[in-house]
Amino acid sequence: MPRETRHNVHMDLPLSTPHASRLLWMPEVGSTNSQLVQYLSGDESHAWPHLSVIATDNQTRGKGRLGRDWTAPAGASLAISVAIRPVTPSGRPLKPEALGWLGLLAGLAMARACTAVLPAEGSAKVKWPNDVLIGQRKVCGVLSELVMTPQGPAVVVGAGVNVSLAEHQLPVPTATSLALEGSDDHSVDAILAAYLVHFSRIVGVFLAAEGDVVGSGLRDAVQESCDTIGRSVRVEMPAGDSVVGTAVGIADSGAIVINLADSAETVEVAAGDVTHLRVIMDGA
Ligand code: BT5
Repeated sequence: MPRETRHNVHMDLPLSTPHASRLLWMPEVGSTNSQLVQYLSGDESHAWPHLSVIATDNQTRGKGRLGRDWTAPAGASLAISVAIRPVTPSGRPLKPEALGWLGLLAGLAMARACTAVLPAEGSAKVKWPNDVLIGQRKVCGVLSELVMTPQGPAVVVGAGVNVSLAEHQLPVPTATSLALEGSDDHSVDAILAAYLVHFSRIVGVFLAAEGDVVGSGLRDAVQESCDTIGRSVRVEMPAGDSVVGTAVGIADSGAIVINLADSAETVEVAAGDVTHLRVIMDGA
């Protein structure tokens, strides 16, 4: 059984604890997402309310999208999963098509949390659909999973952030960490708290607006923080085909809008249909 004592939670994570309805810190876990999915779908689901959180700095079998792995050395990164029970403040369920936004909103929250600990000239940006970048390197990946619970559908929103990895610890050359980007605050509690503050506030706006990302201004906020917009991109699909063009915006549905390179046509591509979105750098 994981340790979860009041003492443990309050002594170790005093900044984060007030921003979760329940916070379970696990010294080690395979996947925080899988663990929270298991709890939410089980008999004790009611004990994991909206904004319950599982976090660790030692995730041993982290999941990426499409069966890919998320890897990080113990003690140098943070894996966070947040339970979202998608109902409006008046208790009405959100329309299912709005739920796809939660990953982008988590990216926005993490981009803000990371930017706050970077030197003044540094900033973290969202890469559509599920990464947070500093420069062109990935500091965080987001994975959302829908789970059926006895109380209705819920979404587990997972985020992995590279906190204090040194260059030789990076799992892939395209990765970076907050420490490598000059952050002087490597406190897991401070970063977790900053993320939870931003994410809970953003999700609160989203649910109060009944998922209306346009009226609430959330779509604009994501677009402003989105490094992908304005870039030349190649969007790779599961069947092996790809679309090349310029990313010009994010549609109401959360799809990316691409002006095709070889015609005047515009297409919208949904996150679920994308294997990779690669930025085509100038001259590449
Ligand atoms: C993601 O997938 O980026 C989603 C990662 C989500 C991780 C969180 S941690 C908490 C929660 N619990 C979980 O089990 N998962 C979530 P994707 O877009 O498929 O990217 C995966 C790719 O990113 C890999 O194939 C590597 O190329 C790269 N990668 C793996 N580990 C990385 C790291 N630590 N930093 C940067 N890039 C990484």
